[in-house]
Amino acid sequence: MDYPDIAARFEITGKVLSVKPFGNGLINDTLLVRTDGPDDYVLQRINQGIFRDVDLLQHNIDCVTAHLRHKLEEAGESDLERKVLRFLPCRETGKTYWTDGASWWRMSVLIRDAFTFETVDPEYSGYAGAAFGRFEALLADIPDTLGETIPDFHNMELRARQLHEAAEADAAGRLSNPEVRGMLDAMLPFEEEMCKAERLHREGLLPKRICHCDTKVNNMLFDADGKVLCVIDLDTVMPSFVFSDFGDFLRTAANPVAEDSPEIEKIDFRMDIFEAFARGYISSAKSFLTPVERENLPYAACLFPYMQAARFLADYINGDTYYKIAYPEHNLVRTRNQLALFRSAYSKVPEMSALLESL
Ligand code: GN1
Ligand code: MG
Repeated sequence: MDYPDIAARFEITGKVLSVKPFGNGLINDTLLVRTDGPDDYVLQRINQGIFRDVDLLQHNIDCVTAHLRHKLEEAGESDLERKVLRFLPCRETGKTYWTDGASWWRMSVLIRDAFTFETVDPEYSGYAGAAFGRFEALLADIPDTLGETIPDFHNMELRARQLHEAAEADAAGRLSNPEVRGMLDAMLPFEEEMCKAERLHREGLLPKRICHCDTKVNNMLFDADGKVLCVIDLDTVMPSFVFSDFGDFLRTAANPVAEDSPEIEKIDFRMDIFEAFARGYISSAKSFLTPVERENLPYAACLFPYMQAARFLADYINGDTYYKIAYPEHNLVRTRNQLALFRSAYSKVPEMSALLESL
């Protein structure tokens, strides 16, 4: 079946003119569908190996987009079509996905005159912080129950266990590389400390809230004036700790190079980005943040490069079964990069804490 036929399964308007690859996500396949009608669309093949329960996945997204739309309407905001994603129903089932049993597809309206960035300056980081804080604040009273689309997605205890299991199985024979062993040894001393969030949660000191859980810089749409229009890539919106959104944004934005750059000598966790993002985030999240959440934001800034290093390294050891790679050592290069970022962030925790206290 070709793309125009798949697109025709959904309630699109107009005739498909062209279909081209779009964006650079590591999980799903994303395509831009141009039409002769009023709208263009984003068509995605959902990676069902990772999102096992697509019905639950789209249920979450339907609830989240409906609630965001409702809250923004209530607040009297205009231009909602550019501020909330709209997924199209399938003509046959009315659900916001379609499957032929082999592949799972979904389609949303392309937001007009919107831009994504791979890097941001402090000014845009401030807007992003305010936007992600607001995203969490708006979803705080969502009436629906959202499921975990990937259970224990940001659970560091689980990610550490998966890394140990990968090393034990050594399925691709990659532990013969001394660098891989060296990375495992380098990570181990920090493991317990990085699992702090799960302990705080068990002790009843840290709540789960609805979070975005993939707050990479490029998951936010800006308008031509640099104002945030909306947050995209809603696959992982689920109950998590606020550390997820705070930490994952900084993981991508405070790194002076891309997460897969081999130029690790350039890596220095950017405090100007931290400060701007933290200011923005706290301005919109202060209504609900508890003291424990707030004082652990520097920990969150370390946790996410650490967790991502564990995930990239586990995938490398497993033989690259999860993330898309462009060359054989890609996951190893990514791990090097994230470990360097972790070390740099870790050395700046006192500075981050002092800064937060002054806000
Ligand atoms: C994946 O889908 P994408 O490329 O935005 C991953 C994130 C990682 C990120 C690393 C479902 O995000 O958790 O942080 O790659 N998403 C999933 O770049 O695993
Ligand atoms: Mg993405």
